[in-house]
Amino acid sequence: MDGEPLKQALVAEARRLGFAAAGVASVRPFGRARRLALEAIAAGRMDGMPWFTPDRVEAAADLERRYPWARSVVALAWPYRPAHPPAEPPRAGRPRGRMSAYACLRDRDRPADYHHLLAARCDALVAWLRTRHPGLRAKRFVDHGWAMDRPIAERAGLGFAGKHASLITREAGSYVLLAEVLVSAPLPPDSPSRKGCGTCRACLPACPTGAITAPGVIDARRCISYLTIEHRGPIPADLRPLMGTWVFGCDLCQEACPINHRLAPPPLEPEEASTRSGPVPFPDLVECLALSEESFAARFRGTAVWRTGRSGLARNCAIALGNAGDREALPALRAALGSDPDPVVRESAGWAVERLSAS
Ligand code: B12
Ligand code: SF4
Ligand code: SF4
Repeated sequence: MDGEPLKQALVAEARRLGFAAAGVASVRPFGRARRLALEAIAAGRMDGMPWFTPDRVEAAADLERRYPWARSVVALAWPYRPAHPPAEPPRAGRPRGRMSAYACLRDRDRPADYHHLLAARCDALVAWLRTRHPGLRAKRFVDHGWAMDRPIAERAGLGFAGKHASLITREAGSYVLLAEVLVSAPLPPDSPSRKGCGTCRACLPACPTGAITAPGVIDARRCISYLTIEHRGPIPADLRPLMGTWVFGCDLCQEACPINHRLAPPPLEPEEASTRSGPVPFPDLVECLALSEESFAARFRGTAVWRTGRSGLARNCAIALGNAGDREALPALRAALGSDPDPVVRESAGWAVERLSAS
């Protein structure tokens, strides 16, 4: 099998494996995305992510040069379940925070890190392809690989980039994670989507920190996702009150998007508050603030939240408790202020105590 029939069968197999969408792009250089990413670095918008270097951008933008055997790139989008907030705040119980929906991804009812989940599904797809195309060479990229996930997905027709910069698919809105597989087989490329946001601008004012500085342009330094996941050390004081109760990532620009609204939000009430079986969309902040290294590892190893480390999560929970405005959290915050082993957590707890005491 070759050409269009092989591609159609490949897309069907990708869907059978659980991907929401799949498409094929050429491997020629990504000139515009390269320019935009280099501009973002030069303007300081990527400061705080030392791994996001111009060399990395140059390499990611030119797959053809790095992999001369590659003829096509298969772009893949994995759907995840959105977790919209309730219309009414929960009536009882300790203050709840927010973890972004992608971090709460589960696989066969167990918490999963999307990197592992997508890598396994990409490998399964390559194994399937090799049965049709013996001798096929392949290389997969899942987020941390040096590839430009969104621009590749756009070129392969999986969807379009919204004004919040995330790729929006027809199948699952922007609630998708992206991966790709370079292959030595020349597959017929898809056409980029001709859709766009039109006159909508709903996501821009929905960003509480003003991180969407222009349509499609994110100042990572102000993005709650960066602040809660990537940023090390104390969070800048002027941004803390704007972070609400997010403790890992942020979904506000996606929640504001009308294209995502048709993805039925589950109610909060049945959602678990405790993180004892992994990340949950609305975690108990007091519980997460007080986790030991051991309990943090038991709950979050093998999930996206592992990246913050125990002290990163505790820092975020202290700030979220300061913003939640529930003085019942004062004893837990005072305990962290007095005895947390990390000075950044102690300082953040002190900030929260002051904020709650003044309220
Ligand atoms: C660095 C990074 C971040 C940084 C910086 C984000 C950013 N917007 O650049 C931080 C930590 C803030 C971040 C946050 C998030 N991220 Co992130 N991140 C990345 C990473 C590793 C690189 C992105 C990158 O190269 N940025 C540089 C910019 C310049 O390029 P770009 O965003 O890829 O491409 C678009 C821009 O160039 C945009 N653009 C830029 N300027 C302009 C100007 C105009 C006029 C226009 C129209 C467009 C435009 O158009 C491009 C095409 O979409 C990718 C994985 C990867 N290897 O690609 C994941 C990735 C982009 N992140 C992802 C996710 C899920 C998120 C979060 C939703 C997580 C969360 N819930 O907290 C947030 C969303 C924040 C947002 N609104 O973008 C997914 C996105 C999936 C999707 N549907 O698009 C990716 C692809 C990871 C994955 N493999 O699935 N992320
Ligand atoms: S993820 Fe949150 S902070 Fe970042 S751009 Fe979107 S709304 Fe703003
Ligand atoms: S909210 Fe509106 S402007 Fe923003 S990404 Fe969605 S459709 Fe585009």
